[in-house]
Amino acid sequence: IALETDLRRACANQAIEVAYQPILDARTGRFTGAEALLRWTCETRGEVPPNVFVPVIEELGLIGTIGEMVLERACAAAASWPDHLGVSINVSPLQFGGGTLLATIASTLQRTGLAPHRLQIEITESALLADDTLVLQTLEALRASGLSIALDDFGTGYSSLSYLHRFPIDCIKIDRSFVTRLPHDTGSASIVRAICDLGTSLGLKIAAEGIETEPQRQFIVDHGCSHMQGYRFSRPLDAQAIAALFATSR
Ligand code: G
Ligand code: G
Ligand code: MN
Ligand code: NA
Repeated sequence: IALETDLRRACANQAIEVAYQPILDARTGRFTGAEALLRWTCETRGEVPPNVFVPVIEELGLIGTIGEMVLERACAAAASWPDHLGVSINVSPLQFGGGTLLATIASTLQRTGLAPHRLQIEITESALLADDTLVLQTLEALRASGLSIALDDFGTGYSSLSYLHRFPIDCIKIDRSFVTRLPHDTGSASIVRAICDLGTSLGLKIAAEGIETEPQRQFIVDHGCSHMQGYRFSRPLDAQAIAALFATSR
């Protein structure tokens, strides 16, 4: 059976789940929240990674529906966590197209009772390439409503530096591909150092993802990253497990 067929069924049957990977303050090591990540375990294929199935969901025109499901679940989950913890959600460039993203987010926050400052959205550079004015206006309105905006996978796309002041960005997330090769690969070390210097001088938060080892953690702390995420701290967890983990956090 085609992947498309299986995915269409999975979407209809609500077989796509949301996992949550903790994000920590790089200096204190305390939890600051979690990133919501789609998970799909197919009956025949087993676990299919999101970088494989999210593009298919986009092609099938289902990303709007799935995106709303993630938003709803993640906001409801975060509303049950201690107040100082937030949730970060990946938003596809296509979700900016309909012109309803702002209203959808506002009504979801209201319905779940999550304070806007506890929600962050993660966008990729391709969202910023798309339709400048609609995306810019949407991001500005979202920012004005109190939530924050992170630029995901930073360093892998076009990385036009003009994005960083043209768009209302609060945080840059250094792509895992650079972090993975720390601290020994000199090329990756230089890139991470440059991103940290740039982010720091622009007053942005800087998150490093994919941290697996203590030397990687030390490197990014030494270079001024404000947030960190990776298997070193925790794998993505289901809603129940993260709620239990966070229940003891302060
Ligand atoms: O969890 P994993 O590292 O395999 O995720 C790979 C990529 O899939 C992430 O970097 C992210 O961009 C994408 N992804 C995961 N969850 C979502 C989601 O809810 N919405 C969108 N649009 N992309 C997601
Ligand atoms: O869309 P984004 O690139 O932010 O998604 C992050 C992806 O990276 C998730 O799919 C998550 O499961 C994965 N991931 C998170 N931490 C680690 C890690 O420490 N090592 C590896 N290999 N993958 C990770
Ligand atoms: Mn992300
Ligand atoms: Na990323």
